[in-house]
Amino acid sequence: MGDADSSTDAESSRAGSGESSDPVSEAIAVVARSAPEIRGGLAGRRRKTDAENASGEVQMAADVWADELLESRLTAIDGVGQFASEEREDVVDAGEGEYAVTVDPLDGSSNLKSNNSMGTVLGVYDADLPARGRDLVAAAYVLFGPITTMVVARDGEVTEYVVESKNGEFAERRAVREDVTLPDDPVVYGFGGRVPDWTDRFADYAREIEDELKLRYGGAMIGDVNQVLTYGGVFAYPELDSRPEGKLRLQFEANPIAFVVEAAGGASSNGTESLLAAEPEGVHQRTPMYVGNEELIERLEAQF
Ligand code: FDP
Ligand code: ZN
Repeated sequence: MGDADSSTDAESSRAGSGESSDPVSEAIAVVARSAPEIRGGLAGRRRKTDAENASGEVQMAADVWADELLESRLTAIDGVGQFASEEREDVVDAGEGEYAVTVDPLDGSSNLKSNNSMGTVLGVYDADLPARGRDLVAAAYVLFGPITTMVVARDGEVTEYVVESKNGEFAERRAVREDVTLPDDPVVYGFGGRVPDWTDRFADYAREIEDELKLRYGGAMIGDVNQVLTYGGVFAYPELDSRPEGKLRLQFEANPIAFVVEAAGGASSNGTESLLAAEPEGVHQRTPMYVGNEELIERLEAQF
């Protein structure tokens, strides 16, 4: 992994300036370019709407707005044939094009109220939706923390960028960590769901992990996963007694994040196999999700 502060000799590019020509690069650039704008629009959109998304969750004004912004820009890319979002029921037909693009426009948007971190997740699949994680050709996420960063996985490499808006005119994406890999010695864990709702086998696993690692949990998958990518460890939104399928969505959340974590040398699981190997059944299907250092994921699968 490169040094997080060695940005001087790192690649610098104008996000979405049109210099990237293939559809996959374009999709990544569109999300990067939109990130400062999405961030800038959050302050006035912290209220709930009366609408629910396809998963039955009440939408925030910011969820709807970010979804519409990304839909119009991503469907305009030549080569993108399908667009799907956690915030809309149906897959949008974007015309001719071999790639299907998925977004979770604002992951962790319930953190808007308490002003904690959240993010945007992108998946680019070379297959019609719903698709397997193995059909991803790239995945990326934006993290709206104290600074805006973007992590991109493509061709087996993971890069972390800082995204900044210069004079409010264009967004600049500057690589700050190249060849990102999970540190060998894991440090942190973050597990979602109410503890009394955890299944016995997950609770047993959690007890062991609690003895070894320290808790870092902020309630937005992106923020919690980024801790694992930075320090090593394990993030889970597990199977629950009340909901064996967990909470997170395979197409929009679990697959893209598994793709990033595996490209960074980590592992992913749905409890039995890599998330990337799971056969999809529906666009909004949920899945238990476990990602992190390989040894920690292997132990989980062995105990399940
Ligand atoms: P949110 O509902 O705020 O959008 O995307 C779902 C998600 O956040 C994840 O980011 C997060 O890990 C999880 O749900 C947290 O859910 P609960 O607080 O309902 O357990
Ligand atoms: Zn989400």
